[in-house]
Amino acid sequence: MSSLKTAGWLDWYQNPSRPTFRLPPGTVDAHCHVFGPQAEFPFAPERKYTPCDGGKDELFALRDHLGVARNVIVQATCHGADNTAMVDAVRAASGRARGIATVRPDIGEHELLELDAAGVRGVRFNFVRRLVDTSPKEDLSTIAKKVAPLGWHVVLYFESADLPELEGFFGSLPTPLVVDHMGRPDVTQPVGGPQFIRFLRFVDANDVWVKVSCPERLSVTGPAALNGERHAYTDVVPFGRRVVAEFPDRVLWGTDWPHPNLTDHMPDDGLLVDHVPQVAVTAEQQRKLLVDNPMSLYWPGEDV
Ligand code: 0GY
Repeated sequence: MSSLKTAGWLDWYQNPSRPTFRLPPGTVDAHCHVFGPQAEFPFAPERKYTPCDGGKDELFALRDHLGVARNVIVQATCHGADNTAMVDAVRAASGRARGIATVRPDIGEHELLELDAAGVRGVRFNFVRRLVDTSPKEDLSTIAKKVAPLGWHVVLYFESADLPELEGFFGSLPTPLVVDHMGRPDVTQPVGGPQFIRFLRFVDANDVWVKVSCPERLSVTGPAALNGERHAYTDVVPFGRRVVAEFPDRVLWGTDWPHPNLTDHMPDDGLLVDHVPQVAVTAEQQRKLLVDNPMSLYWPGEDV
């Protein structure tokens, strides 16, 4: 039996526009998800939302439409710690996708090795209360210790207001760290204000990788185009630009398709691609953000 979608929840954008910006060959969409399809891959009973379906076939169609070469598919909370749909998608991509899993602390070595063989390269720790009941830190430390020998990293998702409480714990983890959506800054505060500066210092001190992603989730001004140009989410631009300028070798980009939990508007994924040259303003920054950095983290040693 299939569950009904959460009320007010918008479906992913049909027929996205063709971006004006041409993504460089080998571009990696380093943050996207699959939702089901639930008839094949049921959602987890403990989930906090029920999405529409957004399966691997639609993801790969978007990849090809936008001119993306590879995907990093991050386990979505609606699937809990059942990684079947994500792993199925990664396998189906025949080497053109990697995965980020959600696992429990009692996971065995055999299961971890199977995930690794399928293309999983990290685990996600989620501290966003509307999405999960966050696991105790001891459990997360146990998981990090188990995955570190595989060369995996930990993807961190948290609200910017929670960073002061969490950064000591993050610094204690034995793996590389990757932060989702620039640590979710409050973009109504100045880019040089205490909250974002604290985030930048945390990134610097711990060699953190940062996803310059989700302007649509962070923006207050929204997708309104400026002067008829394809410049949306302008209030987020200074934040992305600052991260790319300070850490050009540790930034990643992703679409976040199929965009969970959006209720006010659903982004046109073509417009999200056109946001990229707003934040990565030189060809070199763009190549690092879109190709070199994600390749070195997820496909080390492989040619584009
Ligand atoms: C994102 C953001 C969100 C949701 C999830 O796994 C998820 O459910 O990541 C969110 O609601 O902010 O990265 O997709």
